[in-house]
Amino acid sequence: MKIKSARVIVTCPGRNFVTLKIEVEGGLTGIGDATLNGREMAVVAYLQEHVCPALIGMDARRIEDIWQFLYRGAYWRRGPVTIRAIAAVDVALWDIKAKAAGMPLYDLLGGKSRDRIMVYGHANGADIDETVDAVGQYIAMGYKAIRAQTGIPGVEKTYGVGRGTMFYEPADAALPSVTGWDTRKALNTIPRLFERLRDTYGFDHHLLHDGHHRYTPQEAAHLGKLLEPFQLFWLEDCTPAENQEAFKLVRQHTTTPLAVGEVFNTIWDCKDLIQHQLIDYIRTTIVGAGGVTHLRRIADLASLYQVRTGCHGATDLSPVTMGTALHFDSWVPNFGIQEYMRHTPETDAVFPHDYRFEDGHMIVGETAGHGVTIDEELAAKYPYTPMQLPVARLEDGTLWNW
Ligand code: GCO
Ligand code: MG
Repeated sequence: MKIKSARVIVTCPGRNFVTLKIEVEGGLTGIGDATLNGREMAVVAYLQEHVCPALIGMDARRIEDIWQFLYRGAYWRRGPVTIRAIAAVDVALWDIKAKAAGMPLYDLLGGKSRDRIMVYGHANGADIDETVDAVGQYIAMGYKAIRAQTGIPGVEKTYGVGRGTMFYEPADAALPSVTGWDTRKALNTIPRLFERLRDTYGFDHHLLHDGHHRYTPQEAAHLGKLLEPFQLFWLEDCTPAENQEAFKLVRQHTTTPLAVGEVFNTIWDCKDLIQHQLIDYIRTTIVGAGGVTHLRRIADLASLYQVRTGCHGATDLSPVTMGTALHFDSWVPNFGIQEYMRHTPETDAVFPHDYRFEDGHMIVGETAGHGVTIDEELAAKYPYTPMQLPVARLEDGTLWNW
């Protein structure tokens, strides 16, 4: 099953997506997502210049060997650009293998461990009142788990506050725009938001919150403690994790469950956090962590320490990643939850897929492969449009974590 061609497709149906399409002799094709939000063209060049030419003639059945070839063979290990390129190849090859076997991908991985996938949606508001209303709307739509983010009084443009639609999109300008941050004001607001949410809706739903790497370990520990009475499902990215040890301090002081990992690329980025049981959920996903082949390894390590999965699922991960993640989620024994930020109808039309939302859960499709395709004619109507993520600055102008 020799690889005949490997092509990169860039499309912008409202936001940019990079897709790799691999074709093997005999005509079977598979696709993988290679999108790196705000840095898309770096992965395009990496694939086109360095990866695609080397794939031609390789045996598409040897997924593990190709993974090792691209990871070890490059000498320059890890990093978001490299790992996304590898992920795209890996996912396209799993898609082809599953199609050749006539099986949905989850069957090839070992079969379903569950019938449906619990997801969490994003409820945002400019202030606490708006966010409380937004959570109510998600509950009305059937969600069992909801992430809540609110604007903070006195802070201009806070992280996570959408622009009044279902389709929250942080990459908003060709060059980075500026958002604000003030930890003191946030610590004053966030616990009050969750108090209101529990007072209004009770304790039957799972509530989540994303700190987006904004707090120091001590501040994160304090926030975790303040949130304990409201029993969150998780507090995400409470502090930056380049230094994995930072989580020790947070962990010692709070029982609020901790999630981290959407910016991690490999098992090495989360090894200490998992082995020292400093987190409860690992957020790595298909495109960000080297495809199915590598994510499986992370999940297996996590399972030894009762750490469960919580795959990143923002809109900048294409429907190809969402579809593949749902197969992974169907199989993985230590599943926790799946993030699900809806794509726009334009994006859904470019990437026809067989998964669907039902009663707070995603239902994985039964088509052979990962169940997501690309309408290339439609994709060509949306040319690449430069868009970057914002930066965050404190009130005195200091650049802060985003
Ligand atoms: C999340 C995330 C995203 C990221 C985005 C960056 O938890 O969903 O934090 O919204 O900010 O994926 O590209
Ligand atoms: Mg996040």
